[in-house]
Amino acid sequence: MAVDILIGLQWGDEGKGKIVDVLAPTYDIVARFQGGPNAGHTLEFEGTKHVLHQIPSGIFHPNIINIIGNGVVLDPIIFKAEMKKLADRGIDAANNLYISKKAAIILPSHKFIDRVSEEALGENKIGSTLKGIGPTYQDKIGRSGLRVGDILLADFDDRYNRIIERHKKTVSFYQKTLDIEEQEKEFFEAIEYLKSFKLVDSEYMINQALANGKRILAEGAQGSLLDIDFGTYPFVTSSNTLVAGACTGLGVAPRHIGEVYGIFKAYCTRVGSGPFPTELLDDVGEEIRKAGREFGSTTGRPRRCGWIDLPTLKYSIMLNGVTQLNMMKADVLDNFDEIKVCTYYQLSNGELTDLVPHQFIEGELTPHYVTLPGWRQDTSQITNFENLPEAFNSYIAFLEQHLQVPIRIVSVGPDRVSTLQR
Ligand code: 2SA
Ligand code: MG
Repeated sequence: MAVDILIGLQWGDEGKGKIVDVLAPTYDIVARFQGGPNAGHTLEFEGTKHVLHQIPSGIFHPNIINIIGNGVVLDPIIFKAEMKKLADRGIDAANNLYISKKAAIILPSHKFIDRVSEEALGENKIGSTLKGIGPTYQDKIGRSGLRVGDILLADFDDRYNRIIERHKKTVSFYQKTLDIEEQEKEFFEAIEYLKSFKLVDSEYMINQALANGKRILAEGAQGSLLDIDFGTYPFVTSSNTLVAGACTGLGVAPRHIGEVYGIFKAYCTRVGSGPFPTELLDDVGEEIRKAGREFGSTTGRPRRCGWIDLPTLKYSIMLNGVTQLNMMKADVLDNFDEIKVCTYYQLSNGELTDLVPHQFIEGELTPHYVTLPGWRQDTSQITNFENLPEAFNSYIAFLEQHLQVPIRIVSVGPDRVSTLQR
């Protein structure tokens, strides 16, 4: 048996949550392997919208085991609030949820540092979600963080205090005083709450499940272009969002990887700062934002919108070894007369390239577009590929020809039911 992995191929918000939810019934286990509460995975079914931040998107299926893997950074306060929200909707998530003892813990001070370091960057800020992601991963890599299993140790408070002493110094570097008293109380309550969960060495759990023929789906967060190594650095998140992150973030050997689902939107969005070659700063961009309801599901920030960008998509497909593509939010393009596809970048000397540069420098390249006819038809009620408008099918064929990977799922609406499969 293999671990299948679902990855966002753009800058996040491709609709991963929805596809995990659709695919979940064919899996025994759904596991998150990186990121933390910066993620916002939206699922809609039976008329209700759910946004998950840290809990895997398999949680709505009572027979599925959900695992928060070692590669994740976990905020106990947000976790507790998320569990309560689910409970309010009648979902008892605790039974099917396992948390790795090796997952890193986000402390209130990490969130404080996230904020002051972003403030210090001013104009050059990353556009972080301010959930403490960067500082927590820094402490993890710096070998000085806390992990979920540590909360069971007798000297947890001492370990915590030692970190806080260090964080006070970090903050003083920014000429600020660490002010987290209120959150600390909440934090320790949430730590007590966390103790009641199944805290495990999830690498054993996952490998045993594999040996027993169980089907496992690894759920990526953010997107490939936000990867710490291959994304648009420094405007990236602090984890490996690629398939490789699932190996280290769950303890799965590369030879156990099976299907790789590459999720992308029929257009492109980005939230936060950083390069975005096909960004539309005009009415068309605004129209996409409106039609696609493109606002951050964690922070509510308006997302930047633009046309689909094939050079970066090909790059993500290459880095992830994508075996099948899923195109999301195609219905958002229903009302456009024409749809543009960036097939190459044009360099200042006129040359065309589909290679993604080490840095996108303003003015050094411009997107080269092919214009395709829009379908100008409401597709949101269509339930199979055969009934899609001709121009829609031509769009799919055009993308497949360039990307050389089959598009197996097309989504034409937020609900579970608006999902066409072939
Ligand atoms: P961070 O918070 O340190 O990881 O931010 C670093 C960059 O990564 C981007 N990032 C995201 N981009 C898209 N979606 C994300 N999740 C939320 C959502 C975001 C929201 O689902 O909408 O609500 O604003 C996500 N998380 C991190 C971030 O914008 C920075 O560019
Ligand atoms: Mg999202």
